[in-house]
Amino acid sequence: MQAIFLMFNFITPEIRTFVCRLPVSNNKNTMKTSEFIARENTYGAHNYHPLPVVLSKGKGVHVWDVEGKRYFDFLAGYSALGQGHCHPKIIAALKEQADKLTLVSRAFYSDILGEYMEFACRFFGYDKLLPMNSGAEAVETALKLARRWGYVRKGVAAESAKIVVCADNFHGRTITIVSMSTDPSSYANYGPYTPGFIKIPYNDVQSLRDALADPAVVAFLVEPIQGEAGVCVPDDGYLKACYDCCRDKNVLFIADEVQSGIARTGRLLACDYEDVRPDILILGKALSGGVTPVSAVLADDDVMLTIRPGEHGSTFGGNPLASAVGIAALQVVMEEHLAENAYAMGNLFREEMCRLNHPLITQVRGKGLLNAVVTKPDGAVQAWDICLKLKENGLIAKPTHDYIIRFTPPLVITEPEMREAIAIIQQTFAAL
Ligand code: IF1
Repeated sequence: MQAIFLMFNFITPEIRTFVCRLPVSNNKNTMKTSEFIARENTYGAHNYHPLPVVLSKGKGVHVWDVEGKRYFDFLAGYSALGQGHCHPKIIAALKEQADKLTLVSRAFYSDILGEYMEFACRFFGYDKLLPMNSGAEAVETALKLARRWGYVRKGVAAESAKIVVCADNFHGRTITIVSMSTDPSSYANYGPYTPGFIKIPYNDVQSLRDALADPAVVAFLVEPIQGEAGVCVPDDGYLKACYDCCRDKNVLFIADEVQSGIARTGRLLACDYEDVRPDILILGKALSGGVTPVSAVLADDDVMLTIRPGEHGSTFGGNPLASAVGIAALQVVMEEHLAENAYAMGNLFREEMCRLNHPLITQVRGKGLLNAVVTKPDGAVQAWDICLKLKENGLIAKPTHDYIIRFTPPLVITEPEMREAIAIIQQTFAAL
C-alpha cells in the first residue's frame, strides 16, 4: 500500500482516483500515538501544531488517549466544552434528534428551530436570534448587521460604515475578520484586506471616545475578556464606560462572547459583571456543549430586522440537530448552575496558583474558569515545554503565545477534581 502511494505522483489522475477509493486499513486499535500523528501529518494540512497526544474518549472533565492514559482536559475545546465531554443530556438530545430530522435548510420550517429561538431569546433577553454555525460566521453576521443598521437606521452614507475594534483581538479567521486583526500570525499574507475598521488599544476608553467622533462609525466590537491575547481582563468599569460612549454617539455595542460567554467567566455573560446589555450579542462554542458547531447572534428588532428575507443565512444555520443540542446545552448551564460553579472553582484555581509563588510565574489572571498563568517571557522554560510536562503528569492545556498558558477546564469540574488538577499543576511547576 505504501509503495503504491509513493508512486502516486507518476500515476494518471484516473488511476490516482481509483487508488484513492481503495479502502484504508483502519487498524486503529493497534496503532500507536506516533502512527496516528504521522498519518494526520501526511494527509492533513499543517495549519495546526497540536500537543503530541492522541485522544480517543472524553467524559466530563477527563479525556483518554489511545494508550488508555487519562488526562484532565484544561482546554475544553477552547471553552466549547463548558458542559464537559459528552454530557449525557446533550448527547441524548443529539441522538434523539438525529433519528428524526437533521436538516431542512431554511427553505422550510422545522418543528424545533422556533422552540430553540424562543428558548435562547428568553434565556439571554433579546427579541430575536439569527442562527449560524461557527463563531466566525456569527461575527461576520454581526458585522453585516451593524453595517446594515448603520445605513438603514443611522443614515450613514453608503459604503462608508466604520466599525471600531481593539488591538490584540481574536474574532475568527475569515479574510474580513483577520482584516480587523493586529496579529501578523492571523493576517500576514492574506491581503488585500476588508476596509472599514478602526483599531484602538484595548482597555482604553479615551481612544474609543476619540474614534467615535467619526460620524461614520456604526459599531464597537469587543471581547469582554480577550481570550487569545492571553486572557486579558480589562479594568473594572471598562465595558460600561465603552457602552455609555456608544450610547452617546448612537453606535452599536457588539460583544463577542464566543469564548467568554455561557457561564465561562462566572456569570452567564462576561458583560453581566458590569450590567452591560450588548446591542448585538455573539455566541458560539459552548452554545452546543462542544457537540456540533452552533453559533448565534442575538439582537432586538430595531437591529435584527434590518436584514430582510434572502439577505443573509447559511445551509446549516439553525438546523434541527443544532437546535436540539442548543436547547439541551443551555438547559445544562441553568440546571447545573454552571456560572456559580465556574465562579467558585475559578477563585479556588487562582488562589492556589498564586499560593504557588513560583519564580517562573509572573501573573495569574482571569475570571471564573477563563484563566491564564503568565510565565517569564524570557524564561529558560517555554510555555510549550511546561504543557508537555503537564501532559506527562496527566493534564492537557495549550499555550497562547510563548509564555502564557490558558487554563479553561469544563465548568462542570467539581472541587475534588479541581484540587486534583491543581496538585498536578503545582507538582509540574515544582519540578521545573
Ligand atoms: C482556532 C484562538 C481561542 C473566539 C472568539 C470568535 C471565534 C473565536 C472570542 C471564532 C475562536 C478559537 C478558534 C480556534 C482556537 C480558539 C481560540 F486561539 F484561536 F483564539 F479560543 F482563543 N470569537 N476561538 O475565541 O469562532 O470560528 O473558531 O468557531 O482557530 O485555532 P470559531
